[in-house]
Amino acid sequence: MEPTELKNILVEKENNIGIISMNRPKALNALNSETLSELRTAVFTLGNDPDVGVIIITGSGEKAFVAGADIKEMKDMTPMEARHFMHFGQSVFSDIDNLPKPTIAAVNGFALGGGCELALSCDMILASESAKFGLPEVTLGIHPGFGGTQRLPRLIGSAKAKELIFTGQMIDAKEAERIGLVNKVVSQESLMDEAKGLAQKILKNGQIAIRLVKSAINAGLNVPLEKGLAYEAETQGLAFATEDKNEGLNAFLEKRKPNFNNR
Ligand code: CO8
Repeated sequence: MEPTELKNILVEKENNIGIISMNRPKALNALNSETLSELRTAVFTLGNDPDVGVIIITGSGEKAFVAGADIKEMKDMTPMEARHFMHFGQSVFSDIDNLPKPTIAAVNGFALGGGCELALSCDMILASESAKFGLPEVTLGIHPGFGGTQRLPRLIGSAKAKELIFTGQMIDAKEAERIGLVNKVVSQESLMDEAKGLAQKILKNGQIAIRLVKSAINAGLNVPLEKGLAYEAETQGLAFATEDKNEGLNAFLEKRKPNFNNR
């Protein structure tokens, strides 16, 4: 499927940035199976596009980033269907987490349940002042299932994650920033410009180095320190095999800006 054929998601490219906009306004961009499937297509397409160095995920409009998994669709699921839906959502979000290029969630409104988990699968989260975060699943008698029980405690620590998950309470953008869930809070009007500006700062650097260091950081989060350090040495060894490394070090010594060619 071409991204242009997607019904619930918009995909654009601008100056080496891929932009995925969740666009199902009648349900506040809630994730039904079709939307999740389209998200996977969009992620795969931009992930494999050599012209795209950074991916931004946002929600269309000003009200919602994503208001969670689709409650109407989940209501009549059998336990096995729910389990399958969870595996599907988890795999799409892991695809995002494992993308070899940086990802930025630009959260423009409600990021609840699966929406908060979608933001958590990105490398960095920018939020508008009106954004709201929460994992309200227990208020529905279920619990987070698209990675929230794992990624949230890794990011903000288990006690704060448990508080948010056990109470199901929503927090505003400032509180999300204070607890380390959000990198930066900006105005609604400047959200996309800020996200693109952050992407451009990343794009100025050696893209192979970025790819390698992302894999080192991600791998290190799930293994003991010694193993993470060993992995870091391996990825750095690979960085030393690139033309970009020669260009970057020479440019510094020649007092000029580097011109990386991503080789
Ligand atoms: N699913 C389906 N439809 C939704 C969702 C949703 N998650 N959220 C909002 N909508 C729909 C509403 O039903 C409404 O539709 P309609 O106009 O047809 O009645 C429309 O969007 C607008 O919503 P509201 O009228 O409720 O708008 P408000 O401004 O009054 O409230 C809120 C906005 C606070 C965001 C409110 O809509 C809300 O609380 N939504 C639900 C949030 C939520 O609980 N999310 C978690 C869902 S569970 C989840 O994500 C689990 C993930 C993985 C588990 C997998 C298990 C199988």
